Amino acid sequence: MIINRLHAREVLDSRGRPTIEVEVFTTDGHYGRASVPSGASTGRHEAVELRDGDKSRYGGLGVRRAVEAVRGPIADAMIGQDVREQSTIDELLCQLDGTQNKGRLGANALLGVSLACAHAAAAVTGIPLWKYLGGERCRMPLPMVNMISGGLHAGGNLDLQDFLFLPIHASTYSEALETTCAVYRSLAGVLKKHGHEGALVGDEGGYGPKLSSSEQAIELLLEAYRSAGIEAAIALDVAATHFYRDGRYYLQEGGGRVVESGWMVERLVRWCNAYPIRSIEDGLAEDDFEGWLELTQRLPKVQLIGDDLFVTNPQRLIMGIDRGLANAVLVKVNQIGTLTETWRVLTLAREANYRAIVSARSGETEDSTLADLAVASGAGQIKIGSVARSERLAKYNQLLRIEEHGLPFAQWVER
Ligand code: 2PG
Ligand code: MG
Repeated sequence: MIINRLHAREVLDSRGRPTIEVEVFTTDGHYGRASVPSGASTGRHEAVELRDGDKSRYGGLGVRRAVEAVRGPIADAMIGQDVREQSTIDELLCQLDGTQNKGRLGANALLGVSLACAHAAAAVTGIPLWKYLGGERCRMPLPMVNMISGGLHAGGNLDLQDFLFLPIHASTYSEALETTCAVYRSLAGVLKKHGHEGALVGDEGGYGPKLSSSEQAIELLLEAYRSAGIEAAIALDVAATHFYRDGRYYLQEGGGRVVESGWMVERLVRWCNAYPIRSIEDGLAEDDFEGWLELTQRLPKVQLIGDDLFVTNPQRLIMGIDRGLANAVLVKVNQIGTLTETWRVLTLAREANYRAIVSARSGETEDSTLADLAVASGAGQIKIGSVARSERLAKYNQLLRIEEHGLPFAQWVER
């Protein structure tokens, strides 16, 4: 159960960019492996993803420094540790880095080790990862699935990043997945009918048609629901941080205009009155606390998720809970860099009655650890992207395997 070797390498993610993969070996012959995802619409307060910056390789995006950190100082500190002592391991990793934002060794290096250790520990114990980590808490999550992509994830001109389907009437995970695929197929037909045939898919497999407005994207999605005979429920990821500068929001839809926080709130309230929207993520920017407070007070019945707002950081979440910002948190392991800190965020959310949605990044690999974490956390919701592209399907399919163990399914609950 003692770590006797660590290995790391540079591999490629779903955007063809380098990322780090880590392997952990134990004295009794067990092994764990994990690779690390990467975001495009990243928050300013996220832990630092260490990139080489050497423009002669991968445009500066290489991760050889992170790989060297694992092979060198991190391996030295990890060898001799009991792989089952996750919190000790994660604490050691944080100490070794020694910075607030994990910028010295890189949150990508740390996370690769943290997750690979969890895999090795599960292997040592002979239990699947989800069960090893979650025990009695395990539940099958409800997926929130990207259908139309805009923002930084697609080449179109939509300000909003994600228009998602929420299978709120599903009573099992596999039923949710089946309904989702029916909507995805139906949307292809609707897009074709409206002259958007051949719309390429965005980074997460959602369609990326050139549309004139976010309202049009919502209308097309609703039409897809109708033609598939599925009751409508919409989720949005506005990802507002990426068009926020110096206290104002720079919209490009409609020829470009600059608006205040209050305008953003009014528009979201109007949309919630007009459309069956159940969930809004990052409706406002990461540090627009006033706007967030107003939005939270105006839309108590809507699930309001903080992504860039909380960046899976316990301190940021505590701050938000204290101020009454949002009512749900997006949980992305690479925003914080260790498994233990991720669990802490999930516990804080549970205690404060905030919902939690375990999420992938726009840059992913075939690694399906996320599916196990979502089940083990009992969070009840997962966001992986669309039902196309294998880095997404690796997680959806892992959930199908886990479902065979007869776990309860976290059905949608209205607020
Ligand atoms: C988000 C994520 C995933 P990214 O904003 O929620 O959809 O995107 O990984 O680019 O931050
Ligand atoms: Mg987001």
